[in-house]
Amino acid sequence: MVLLNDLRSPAGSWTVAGQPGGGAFDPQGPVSEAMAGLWWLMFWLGLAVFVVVAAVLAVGLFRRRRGGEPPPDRQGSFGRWFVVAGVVGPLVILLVVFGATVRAMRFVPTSAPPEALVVEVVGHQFWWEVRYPAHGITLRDELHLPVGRPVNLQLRSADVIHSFWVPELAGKIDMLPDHPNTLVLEAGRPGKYTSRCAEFCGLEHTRMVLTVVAEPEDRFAAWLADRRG
Ligand SMILES: [Cu+2]
Repeated sequence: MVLLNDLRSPAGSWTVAGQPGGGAFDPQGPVSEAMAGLWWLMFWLGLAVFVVVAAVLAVGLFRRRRGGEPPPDRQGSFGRWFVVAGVVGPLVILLVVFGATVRAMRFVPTSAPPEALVVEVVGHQFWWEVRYPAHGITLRDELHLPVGRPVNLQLRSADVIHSFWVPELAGKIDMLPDHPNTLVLEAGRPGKYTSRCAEFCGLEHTRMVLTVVAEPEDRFAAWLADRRG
């Protein structure tokens, strides 16, 4: 669908690095899957409400044109319509969305489990510094992740406010100069994604691109060992 293609990752279907990116509609981990599921639920519910309202409006316009005011004995049904369509309907829909939101929140952790890999990401005008403190590794514009293990990202900025966003893996979070933010995410399968700074941070903001590589645990361990020399 053309519409969905347009709504894909901020880089579109083709990125600077030449890698395809499916964006938030192509979730690749438990956190982004929960968020995409919630989005689609709200989309379909919203579409259903729109169709029903449009149909009732069309019927109302058509009847008004043919028959004028409704007969007095039919006016009582408007009260029932008001209660069902204006109170009960929205209440049921909001309760469904509330329940689904609470359920989705269980997949979006606010604190990392102890086995999580700690990675520090520092935003600079206009590049990404990625550090693995337990392994003594520092990378530029590149983030490697193991598949199937939670990653505890410690995000901050060295200058102005930046924003970290890998649409295929998790939601968006600000990178602030005076306060570290934590984002816990997990890649469900191997892949290569592109993250672009999601907060306008200066003239070269659009060049601030981070390549994210998710690898199976054994290949990730080999990469770590190779990097450490
Ligand atoms: Cu930035």
